[in-house]
Amino acid sequence: MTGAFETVRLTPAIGAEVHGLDLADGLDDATADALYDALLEHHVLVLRGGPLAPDQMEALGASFGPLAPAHHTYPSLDGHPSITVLDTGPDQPPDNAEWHTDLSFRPDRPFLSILQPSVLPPTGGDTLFASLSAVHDSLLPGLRADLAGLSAVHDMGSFRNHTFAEGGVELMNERLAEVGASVHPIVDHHPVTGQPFIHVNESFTTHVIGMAVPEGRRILTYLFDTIARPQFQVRVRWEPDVVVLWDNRGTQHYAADDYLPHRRVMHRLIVTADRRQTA
Ligand SMILES: O=C(O)CCC(=O)C(=O)O
Repeated sequence: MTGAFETVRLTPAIGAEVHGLDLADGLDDATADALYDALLEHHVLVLRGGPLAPDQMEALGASFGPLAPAHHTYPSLDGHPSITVLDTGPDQPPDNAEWHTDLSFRPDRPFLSILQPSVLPPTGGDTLFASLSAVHDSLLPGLRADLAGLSAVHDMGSFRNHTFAEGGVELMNERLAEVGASVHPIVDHHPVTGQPFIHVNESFTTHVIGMAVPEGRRILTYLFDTIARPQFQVRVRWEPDVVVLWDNRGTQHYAADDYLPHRRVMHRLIVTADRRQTA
C-alpha cells in the first residue's frame, strides 16, 4: 500500500477514521511514517481493508517496531506467537469489559496495539477507547499539581481470575512472580509528543505509592470514574474489514461484553517499542 490517505476525526478527544488506504498491499516507508504521525495526533485509528492475513498483520506491526512475544495467559494463533487470540462466548466469558491499558504492569509500557475481528457477534461487542491526555487536561489545576508527585503500582490485576481457575493459588503466585509489577507516575508524559496523561487503569492499577490503601483507593476511584466519562471516549463498531491501531501511551480501552450467548473472536498484536522514538 502506498500513497496519501485521509483522516476524519471521530470525536473531539480521540480517534480518526482512515480513508483511502488499502492495508492488504503492505505499507511503504512513507505511508508508514504518515500513519504513525496520524496515530500520534489521534491516538486511535480505524482502518478498512481487513481482515489481514497473519503475515500481513505481523508486517503491519513490524513497520512500527518489534512485536511482543506470546501473552502470558491468552493463547496465540498457531505458528504466530505474537498474534493473541481473544476468544470469548458462553464457554469463555469476556474478561475485558474493564478500562485498561494493555500490559501496563510491564516496566516498558508497550507502544502500539493492532486489533481485528475474526468472528463477530450479530450485534454488540464494540470497543471503547479513552484519551488519558483529555482526562488530564480536564482536571482542576490544583488536583493536577497534587497528582504530579504521585506514582502507582500496576500488576496483573484480574488476570488472577484466569490463573486461579487454571492452577489455584500456586499458579497464581507463580504468574504474579513471573509477570511482576511496575510503578508508573500518575501524571505520565507521552515519550514523543510530551503530552501529559493520567496513567492509571482500573484493571491493573492497585496502589498509590506512599499512601494507605483506603486513601490511595479514593484517588484511584476518582480517576477511574473520570476516565469512564463519555466525553473522553470514542466507540468503535466492528465490521469484518475493520482494523484498529492504537497508541497505548495515553489511551485505555474497554470491550463491551453485551453479545452473549454469541461468540466473538479478535486477533491482537502488540508492538513493544516505537522505532521512530528517539531516546
Ligand atoms: O476485544 C477488544 O475489543 C479489546 C481487546 C482488549 O481488551 C485488549 O486488547 O486488551
